Amino acid sequence: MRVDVVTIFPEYLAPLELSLIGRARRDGVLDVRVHDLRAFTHDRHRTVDDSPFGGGAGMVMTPQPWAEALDHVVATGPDGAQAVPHLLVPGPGGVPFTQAMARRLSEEPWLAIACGRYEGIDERVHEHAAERMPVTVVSLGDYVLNGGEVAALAIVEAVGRLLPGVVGNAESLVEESHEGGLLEYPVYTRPAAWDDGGVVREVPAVLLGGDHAAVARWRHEQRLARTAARRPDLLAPAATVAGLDDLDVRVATPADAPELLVLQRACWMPEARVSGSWPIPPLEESLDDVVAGLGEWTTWVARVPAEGGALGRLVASVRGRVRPGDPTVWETGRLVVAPDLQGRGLGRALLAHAESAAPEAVRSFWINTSRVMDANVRRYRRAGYRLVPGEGTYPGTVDLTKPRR
Ligand code: JDH
Repeated sequence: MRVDVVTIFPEYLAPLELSLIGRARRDGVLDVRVHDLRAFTHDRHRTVDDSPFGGGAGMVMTPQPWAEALDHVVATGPDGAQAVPHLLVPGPGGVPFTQAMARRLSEEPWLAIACGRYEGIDERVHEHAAERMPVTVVSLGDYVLNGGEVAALAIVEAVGRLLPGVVGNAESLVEESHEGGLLEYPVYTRPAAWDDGGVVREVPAVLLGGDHAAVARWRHEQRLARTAARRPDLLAPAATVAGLDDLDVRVATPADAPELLVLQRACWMPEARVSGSWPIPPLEESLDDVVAGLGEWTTWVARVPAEGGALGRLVASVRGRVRPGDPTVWETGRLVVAPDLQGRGLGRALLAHAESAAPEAVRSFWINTSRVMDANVRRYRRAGYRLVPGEGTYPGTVDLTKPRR
């Protein structure tokens, strides 16, 4: 594969002489040619920028050197063949550069990368280029760099390592196609017990036992747990839900019980890991218990809308009731939001929904939660609840209340 990089900082691309990519270049697998944009200027000061028409901060790269540089790159193509490179233009507003794009690009014989600086390149250069070759504006990610060179380094490395023979171990590349949208599992090497200045850190025993099926299961669990914690967006693409208004909220019926059981088990699992020996009712309930609960409380369930007015996945729930024997207290609880939809204010809005259903006689709201789940306690405090001193109604819990206003 050939890659032509145009930049005002050719030295910036020096790292491409190192390591596996440097080796690939010496082996002739990868032909990287770096061009200095200033070589295509004609004035004494080798000017490549000017102030923006229409005003605004900073400078813009001027079109003439870019057009000449790109024409030069095209002119150095293989003799006779009317080949042109696929031009990549890194920019903060480009299409996301992904592994899938790297794979597609690795199939192409010739790439060119136009590294801008300042506020970017005069838009007419894109028109000039697009009339001569395929052009794609790409972005490394949602953060702001000072120019396209770091993107060029990343692109050449990500694409280059997919070329046959660049990464020695063929298995390493095969595995990637089996990743299935999950993050990688944690890796360990010797020593099995590492004395970290007095703290002995052990490799998980399952990796030392020689049970390959058990290792595979453990690694898969690790990948799921990591993905849920770090990249929940990979587990369920549910970005269209911005708030409670995007969901259908209604009172639960026994038909909702199976999904409610699944959701409460999913949502209380983190608590099981830190609660010690306290029983966690939402994790111990059977389907019949959940159905029975629907009779003792008013439970609301929120679903994502599906195609044609149908209803989709059950993603959140809350319940409330008048305290038995005290019509002035409205008990709320079982507030859950599916892990992939947390952080959108759904829980807070759903709790407010449950509070607004309290009858006239209610003077205060009450909720009970595990004392080990600090984040939940903080959430209820933000919703106006205050801790009731001492042990909660159930072992290992705290009660919180707030007056109705
Ligand atoms: C190429 C110049 C610097 C910085 C305007 C944009 C507010 C425009 N993932 C990536 N981030 N940044 C780049 C990148 C940056 C570049 C160039 C790539 C050439 N720059 C520059 C800021 C602006 N700015 C963001 N808005 C929120 C306005 C250019 C990149 C890649 N790939």
